[in-house]
Amino acid sequence: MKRIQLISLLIVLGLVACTQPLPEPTKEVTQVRTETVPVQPSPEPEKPENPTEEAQPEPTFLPTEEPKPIETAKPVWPSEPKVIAEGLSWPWELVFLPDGGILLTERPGNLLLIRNGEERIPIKGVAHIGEGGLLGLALHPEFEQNAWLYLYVTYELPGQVLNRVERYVFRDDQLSERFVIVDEISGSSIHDGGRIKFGPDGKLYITTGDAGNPDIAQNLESLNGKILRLNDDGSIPDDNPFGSSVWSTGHRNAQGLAWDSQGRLWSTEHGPSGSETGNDEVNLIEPGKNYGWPLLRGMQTQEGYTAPVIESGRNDTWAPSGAVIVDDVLYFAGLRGAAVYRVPVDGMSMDTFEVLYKNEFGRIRNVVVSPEGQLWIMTSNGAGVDQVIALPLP
Ligand SMILES: [Ca+2]
Repeated sequence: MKRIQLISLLIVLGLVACTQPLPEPTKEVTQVRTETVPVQPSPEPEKPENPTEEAQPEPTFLPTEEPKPIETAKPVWPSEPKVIAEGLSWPWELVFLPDGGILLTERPGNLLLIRNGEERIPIKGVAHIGEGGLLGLALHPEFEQNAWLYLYVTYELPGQVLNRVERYVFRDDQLSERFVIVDEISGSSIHDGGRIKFGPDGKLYITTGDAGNPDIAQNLESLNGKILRLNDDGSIPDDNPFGSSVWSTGHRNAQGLAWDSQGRLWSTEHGPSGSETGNDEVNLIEPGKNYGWPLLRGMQTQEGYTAPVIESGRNDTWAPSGAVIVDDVLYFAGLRGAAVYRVPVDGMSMDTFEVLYKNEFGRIRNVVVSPEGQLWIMTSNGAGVDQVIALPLP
């Protein structure tokens, strides 16, 4: 008798469950942690997370298993967007540590270490001014041997805003041996560039903005409005085109760097804003070339200048930032465009250009590929609300 009652109960429960609406498949990503973090770097030592904090979501650490080398990994795409980390403040760049941890920069001035928990490491001297702050982050190609970590930092002196690239030793989860790689890149509340990446040639590439002073991009003596190329110690490679750190010139505010399987460098760049919106660009970067800012817009050409391969046109704004290439397909992030953009590099054109996840996650700062071959995005929506999200193949 009891058995029959139990079975009846199970049937009733099953019917009730079936009549409940199913959860939205992708709502996982909307469960934003409301905890806020300081907008300015905290002067006191890092604060441990309160273990008794109620409604604590699942920990956001990564699997601790050894990541597979990127070269041999085939993309493994999740079946739906999956939140990797949340409660972040304007994350800008993310790198994968050899031990399976991740490091990301938050623009207000923290380096966030995620590995079986989270730890924020405040970077001294960061000035979070408008678009400036703690921006780029790169590990040396031989990081496992030398532990060198590079940061692109906005800072302030009396009456001026500047940017520099610093190198640290990152060992035992601590930064030491700060060494300045390049300094006195003009800064501003706008157009601070900030992407730093090592190329397949082992050189460090750096995007700088025009800092709101357009003509500076055409001045070869200035570090601004350029893509720079340096040795890992900040010295100038012998094969740079101008005998200086300048690799290419005439950029307004490039924030994306990615290399394809042929070793070609592609860069995303913000076009004009205000009354002249649009004309965001994807450029194929070659040494010594001049990409036209502020003389040319979009596909305008003139002898001695190089036009973008694709551009958004006058009626669309991508506000493109971080970029990555997977299997010779370029993915890049859109801030104002609030999307991920995808286009094959071979025969790149607007005919093969795709807009993904439009308005699903808000502003998107960056896209990276995980050691497992997943595409991860970083949102740029504000203090304490930003996320890192692994995306399925759309
Ligand atoms: Ca241009």
